[in-house]
Amino acid sequence: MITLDLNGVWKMKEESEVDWQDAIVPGSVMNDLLVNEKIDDPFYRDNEHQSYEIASKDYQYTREFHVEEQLYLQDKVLLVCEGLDTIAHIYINGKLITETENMHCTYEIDVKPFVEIGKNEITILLFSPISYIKEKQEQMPLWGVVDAVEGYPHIRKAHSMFGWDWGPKIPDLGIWRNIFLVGYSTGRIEDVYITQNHAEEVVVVDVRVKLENVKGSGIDIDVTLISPDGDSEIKTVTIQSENEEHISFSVENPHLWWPNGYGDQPLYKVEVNASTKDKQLDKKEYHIGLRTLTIKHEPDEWGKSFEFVVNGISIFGMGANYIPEDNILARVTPERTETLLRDCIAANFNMIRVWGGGYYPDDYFFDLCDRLGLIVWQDFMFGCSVYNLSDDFKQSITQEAIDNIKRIRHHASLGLWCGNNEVEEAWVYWDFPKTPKHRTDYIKIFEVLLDDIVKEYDPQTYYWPSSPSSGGGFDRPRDPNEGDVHYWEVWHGLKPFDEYRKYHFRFCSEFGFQSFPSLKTVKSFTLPEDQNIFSYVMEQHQKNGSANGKILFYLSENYLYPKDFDTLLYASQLLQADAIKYGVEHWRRNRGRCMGSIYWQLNDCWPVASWSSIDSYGRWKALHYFAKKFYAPVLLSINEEGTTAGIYITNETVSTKECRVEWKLRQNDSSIISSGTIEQNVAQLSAVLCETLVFDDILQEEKARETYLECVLYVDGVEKSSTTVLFTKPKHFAFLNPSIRHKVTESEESFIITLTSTAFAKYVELDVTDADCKFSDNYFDLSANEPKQITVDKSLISEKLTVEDFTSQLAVRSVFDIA
Ligand code: BMA
Repeated sequence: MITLDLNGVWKMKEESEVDWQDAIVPGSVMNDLLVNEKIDDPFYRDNEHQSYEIASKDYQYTREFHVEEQLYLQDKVLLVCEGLDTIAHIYINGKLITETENMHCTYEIDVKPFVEIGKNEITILLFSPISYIKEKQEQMPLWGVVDAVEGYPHIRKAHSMFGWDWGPKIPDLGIWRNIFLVGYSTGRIEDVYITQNHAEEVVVVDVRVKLENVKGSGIDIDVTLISPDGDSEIKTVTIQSENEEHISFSVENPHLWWPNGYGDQPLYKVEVNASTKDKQLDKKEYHIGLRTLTIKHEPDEWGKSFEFVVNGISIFGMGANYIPEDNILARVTPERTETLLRDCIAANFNMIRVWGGGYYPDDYFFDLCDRLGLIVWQDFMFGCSVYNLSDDFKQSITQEAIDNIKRIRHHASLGLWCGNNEVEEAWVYWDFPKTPKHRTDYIKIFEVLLDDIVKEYDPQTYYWPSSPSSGGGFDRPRDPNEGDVHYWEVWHGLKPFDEYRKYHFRFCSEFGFQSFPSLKTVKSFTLPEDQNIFSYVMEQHQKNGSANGKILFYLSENYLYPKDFDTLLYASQLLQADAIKYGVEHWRRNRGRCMGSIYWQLNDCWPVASWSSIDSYGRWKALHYFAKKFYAPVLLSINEEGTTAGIYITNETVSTKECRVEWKLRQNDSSIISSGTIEQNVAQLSAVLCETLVFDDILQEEKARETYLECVLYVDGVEKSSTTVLFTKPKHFAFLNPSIRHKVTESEESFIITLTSTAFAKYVELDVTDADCKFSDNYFDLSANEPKQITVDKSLISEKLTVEDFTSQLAVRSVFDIA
């Protein structure tokens, strides 16, 4: 097998122009224009608008390549395009070889008749996605979300590139994934499908190898299974006339793969080699984890469950929804993704949902999830829209589904295929022009076609028709007692945070709350005169029309009116963190009935006000620090109601924990009114109410505004976490000036910050003004004269700082500083 890489330097130009520019493949038009300094940063101020015009034009990409005789003489020569975005015509040596219309597909084109020995030229014409959908939309209007360019459901291109309620309208174009030529004569490996069957102490790994046997001659297949310890077993078969063979391995005492928090992530390697007596033909490599992973969706006392079951254990899904990491896809790199996914692990996630309005992530995304122990809920790329099932559309999405299932199905982390995001729910509850044909098309696509394709190509992975759903058929997709739910009454419905406590969803796969990014991020896209949340530029970076009003509404309910712009940004992040904490802690207290919380949303694709917990620069908002705490394997949470406080411990680990809670009811100056200790053994995978503290006598009107409850959790004798609750809204709490003092010392690896206060301080925020770093804890509470130490890993600071620099740049504030 001979490969000729066509990635690298190409030339590009707008179709009607004469001059060519340098281009990088894989990449995109917008990225090339930016690198060549032909356009300004589309994320700055309102530059987004220039993108619409850019994407309204057609572009040509071209390069020369040299074909050696050895490649040319192969029986087969294919051009492989792993991703073309989107409407493209491909020419080789001036001849049209194919047309493409789906960015999610891999295209393989026989180019043997078109290439020559020596110099060749490939040209790819990329047509404006805007003109394409405009024309289609005129022929048949299809409904989609109002924040995106009208007509986007017509094209198989990441929906959110056309705009979303957190995304800019930058429908870029490009050769966005690898492109290469491949030549072979005797045969090649066409497909490898690995399944596993688990029995007591043994797993049978079956490797089905499919060959493209060009000459119908004997081809040897070697399959090697290498254990995580490096032991290997090899099996060889010879394929004659048939093109397919199963090779099985019995793995005794298997090292099982577990999601983060339940065990390790050992990976076995499967190597598949195809050869003849004298020639190596083809080789493929896979990393697999031995585990069973499915969904339990069964009737029970509350309705019908929805829970992920790994190796027989029902786990509580803890994570967030993932959207494309950059609107300019060319800028998403393995390093950037790795940082983001490691941040998920740092916040104790065991799951991530790839939302259906983006694209199917790269292989490295799944490799990382395998290694880190993040279960992937993978939506098919459909969301919030109406689709028209024409013959062409059917053929295109069928190919798309098969390509991606085959590419992803071997990954240990793959937990679920889900048909779409919110399309079933839209048909039942949303208001848009509904035709019987498109309603039937919904069923055909999501309950027949994709279901059948998953059953054929990846029957070991569970298929769920839509999110949210109760199982399909337009049957109560929002039912809180069945399947998964997207709950938006807190936020879109302006309900208070404790409204979450009224529901015991079986699995909450979306709920969210917006905040502004930090001042550093805001500064990256604004001038000083823009720095007001209602300014023209700030509103360009707020894509949810009514959201600023919502943030201000919740602010009025919870905090004092902030003294300036920067403080408003801080307060908005506290609101967001508090809201999501209310939901997650409540659902984790109800573990068993509720089995997952996946908040909306993990990340951003540009600097914007949004529901994310990590902004587009990778900066953690208060919510991400909160997530680290509310997703802790052993969680202490308090259900305060009036003058009572229920003390709960949720143990998401696989061993019983000996827990002790030391509680203190304190005055705003931190003096102790009363205190106590609760000892409780908490069984694995369970939640218990340890005790309900009643403070009727103490917490009279006045007192409630100056008293807080502090609880510290010790697990097996070690202090694990602490939390405080107020018995009034923070805006009414009588905070005293905490006069927080800090001292920074250093070790070889870290800076160590020691903080002390003279009174109770809530949500203490640490930041360094001119660099980025991650604190071991942030947005924490301090009681007077009880020093707290926070560490910062020096290797994770964006700039090299001395201890003096770090100290001078350290900014500290708390809720007291809001007004
Ligand atoms: C959800 C998502 C997204 C959207 C978010 C915030 O339901 O599926 O479509 O961005 O709400 O409105």
